[in-house]
Amino acid sequence: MAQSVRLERYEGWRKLVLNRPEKLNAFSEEMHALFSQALDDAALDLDCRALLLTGEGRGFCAGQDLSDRGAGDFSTIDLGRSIDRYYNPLIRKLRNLPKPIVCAVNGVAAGAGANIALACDIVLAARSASFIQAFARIGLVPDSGGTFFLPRLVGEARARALVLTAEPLPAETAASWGLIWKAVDDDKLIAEAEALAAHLATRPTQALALCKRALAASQANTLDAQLDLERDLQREAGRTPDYQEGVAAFLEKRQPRFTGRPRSSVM
Ligand code: LHQ
Repeated sequence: MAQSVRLERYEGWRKLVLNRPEKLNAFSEEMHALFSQALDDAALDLDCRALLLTGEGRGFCAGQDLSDRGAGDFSTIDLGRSIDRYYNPLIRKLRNLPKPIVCAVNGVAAGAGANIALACDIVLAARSASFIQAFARIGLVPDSGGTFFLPRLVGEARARALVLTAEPLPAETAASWGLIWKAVDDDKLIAEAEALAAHLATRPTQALALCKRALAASQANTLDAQLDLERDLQREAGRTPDYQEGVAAFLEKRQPRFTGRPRSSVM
């Protein structure tokens, strides 16, 4: 039987494909385990310098698999446990991964599926795709960071309407609102996302990881605190071999050959 998350390895980067197309790639426990393991492996492997996340079939991800949720005693159900065990660690791993994650939203992204996409670094979506904060349709609250990402990306008014109406947001509108980076013709999505991941895999990986840290901290920081953090991160970036290579390449008027290696691995 095919695995519910497929891992494809390329030169410098990996593709993770959510692979339960008959359920629009809704999350099962097995998917969580495979996805989490794949992120841990990618984080540790210095030769993996970028990730691409996408879905198999006509959907990107329909959030939690609801097919086993119809039976049982609802008074004893604790959805918080499922969030603690699976969704919160997953969002933290995506945000903290020290390398860029491109997300190619190939079709509908609903519930936690929409917010998993928003947790990635650069989101491209097929023009036919849509984003649905589906939670209120079944009596739930957005999770997986939805109430954090949405107001920051699209502003309070649009975030409220998306959450409270649970209406689908087409990819083009999502791009024009700033929810995602861009909408792409359906037949060009994967090629464009793969080219982007391959390109990012040639960039100064350590610096990109520091960029992610700076942007993540800015959500909660004052300007003063952020200026101090930028100084500290710049100090770290300035000690990487890729900084040396970037300056040398600039002065020699050639393309840089970044390795993505941390300082300690070449000393
Ligand atoms: C599904 C699903 C699905 C199972 C489509 N499960 N089968 C966290 C912690 C703990 C608990 C709860 O939740 C969470 C986080 C969450 O993510 S809550 C939100 C869960 N997701 C949803 O509420 C979305 C449910 N899906 C839909 O509303 C629709 O399927 C959308 C709007 C995504 C797509 O609609 P259509 O294009 O019309 O497709 P469809 O509904 O016909 O779905 C195709 C098949 O996929 C169908 O199976 P079937 O055997 O009839 O062909 C669906 O049953 C199945 N499927 N989503 N989440």
